[in-house]
Amino acid sequence: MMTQLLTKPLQLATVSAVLWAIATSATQAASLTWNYAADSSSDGISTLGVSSESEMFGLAYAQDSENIYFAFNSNLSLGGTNPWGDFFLNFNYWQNPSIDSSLANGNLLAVHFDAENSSGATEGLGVYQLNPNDSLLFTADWANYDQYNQQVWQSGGQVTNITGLGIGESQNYLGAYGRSVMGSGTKLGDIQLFEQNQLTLLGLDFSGQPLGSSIFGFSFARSLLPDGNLDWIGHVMAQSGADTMGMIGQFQPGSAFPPPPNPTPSPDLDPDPQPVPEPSVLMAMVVALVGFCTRKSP
Ligand SMILES: [Ca+2]
Repeated sequence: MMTQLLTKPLQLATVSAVLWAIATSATQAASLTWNYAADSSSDGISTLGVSSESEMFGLAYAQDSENIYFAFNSNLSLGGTNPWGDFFLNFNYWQNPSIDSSLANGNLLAVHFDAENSSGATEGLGVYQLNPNDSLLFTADWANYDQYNQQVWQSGGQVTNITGLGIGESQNYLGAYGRSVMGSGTKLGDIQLFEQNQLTLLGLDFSGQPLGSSIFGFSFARSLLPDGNLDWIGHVMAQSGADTMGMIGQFQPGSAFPPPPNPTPSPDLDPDPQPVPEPSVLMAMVVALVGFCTRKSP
């Protein structure tokens, strides 16, 4: 009798554990689909390479039904003494491949995500619309991209500014000096910052690139932008101009995506979780356990 009383709760606990594992597996399956772009890992002046405090290694973006996400892989910490510039999104590149002309056409957004930089954003962190009477600022330590290129090349590095564009194309687009922060803009909405562990739960994996010491990201609401397919080109510079990285992408209607997964880790999660079997295997285990319990019940 005592054995039966002990065995049944044990069986129920095992079934509960398996069901929890299925739920966990389902959450993991809700990870976002990330699109990655690798930047040169040898163009973060003044020292070059993986140990350079200014080196940027790449970026990524993802989307779900409600939000757009960006993530950065670099050695530049957020809020540090070597600030990031603002992140620019241009929806008019293919019609007019000049960032200054796109500003004049009202097709430029800027995301202010580093509170320590010298951006002209006046309403805190967030997404800003830039209008023709707004401005772009140059804050780099070097005089122009020609000087920057020479410094990288003389040190044996390779220059990439926007992945998918050649050096000439990207620097023609960015202008002779690059554009690091907005001079002014009109805030459209807030952003949410994410630490690396939160992005990992969202499926981010920069292992295809050299990993920097600083991985973080932000999201903003898809509804801040027009609906439909939106082709864009985006870039971000270190405020010092020590490195630039960017990528090309397309936002799709939010209706094309599943709802957002919950990126906030639960404090109750096992700090040393065991590997979770595939859902099909778990379901087979549940069926077997239920059958076992049924046969054993008086
Ligand atoms: Ca770089």
